[in-house]
Amino acid sequence: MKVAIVGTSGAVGQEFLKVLAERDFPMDELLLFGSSRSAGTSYTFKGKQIVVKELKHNDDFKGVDVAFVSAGAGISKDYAETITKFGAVMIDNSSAFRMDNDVPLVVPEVNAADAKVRPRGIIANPNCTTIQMVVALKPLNDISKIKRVHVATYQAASGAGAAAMDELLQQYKEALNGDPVTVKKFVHQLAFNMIPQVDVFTDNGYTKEEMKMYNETRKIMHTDAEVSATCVRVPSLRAHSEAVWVETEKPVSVEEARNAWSNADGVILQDNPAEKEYPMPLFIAGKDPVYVGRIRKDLSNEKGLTFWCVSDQIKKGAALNAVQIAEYLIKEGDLK
Ligand code: 11C
Repeated sequence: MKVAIVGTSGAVGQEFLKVLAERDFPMDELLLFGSSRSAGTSYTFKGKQIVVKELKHNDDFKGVDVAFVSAGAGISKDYAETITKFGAVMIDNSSAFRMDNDVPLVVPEVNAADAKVRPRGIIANPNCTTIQMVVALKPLNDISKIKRVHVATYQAASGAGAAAMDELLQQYKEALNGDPVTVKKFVHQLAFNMIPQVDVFTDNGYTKEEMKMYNETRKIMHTDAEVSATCVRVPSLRAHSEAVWVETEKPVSVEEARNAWSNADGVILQDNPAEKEYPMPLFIAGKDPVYVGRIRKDLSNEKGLTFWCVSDQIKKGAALNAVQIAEYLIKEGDLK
């Protein structure tokens, strides 16, 4: 098994190295690719130094079985043909192909089998905010079909990349010192603030991030459920949080929901208000599952249920989900 990472130096690229090592992903060789700026940098993988090669339109992907790609939508579009032309499965973290009909959009806990049908050799990894929400929604949808979802997100700096995480720390220092605050990666100062804008606005007044939650959720869950999202950048460093309200066809009790989440793949129930126990991003950074808590009936709707979920955006929201897709293909004998 020959594996490639494209975009190695980014926050998600670095997480790929960790996740592949942590899970002892079966492989004989790992190739690292990056921009001309990162080419020549070396990273340690299982005690071995591997030098990043510059991504170019050449035959470097000959013999590669699976490529984990996280270098932005532009690079993904530009290099998809180069990466897949010798048969490599490209698992793409960008938004480039997510809504294409001939590209499956996969969260293994929800729609793993979709990964098997990939006419272009590309499987898309959804947006992080969508991934954690659909992992939490699936067990409820299995009890009674979800008709409607309202969600407010609380998205950490990590969603905007490694440089944005550094910028948040820098902003806190500058603000505390009374210095002018550097604003490059965010649209406003994030330290001591919240920004109700993630990505750019679309014509309907929702942001692209909010529309991703609408469109991607429907594609992954094979549903016509309505989804209305408000996505907010908050000054936490890593792990996204979401307040979710769902309306199901038939009422679902808190007990039924708890049982379903207790037995669900990829979910940890952390819901003990009496002991002040619920998921919080500070403690969930670096963890694999989606944590669910604050479960209660929606007081405004007898078919409604509301809950809070938190998951590490770089891990389950990106690198881990992609690696789990590859693991699924291996298990199914569909990758080497
Ligand atoms: C954020 N969710 O938190 C975004 C990052 O479509 O893969 C991931 C964007 C994407 O800013």
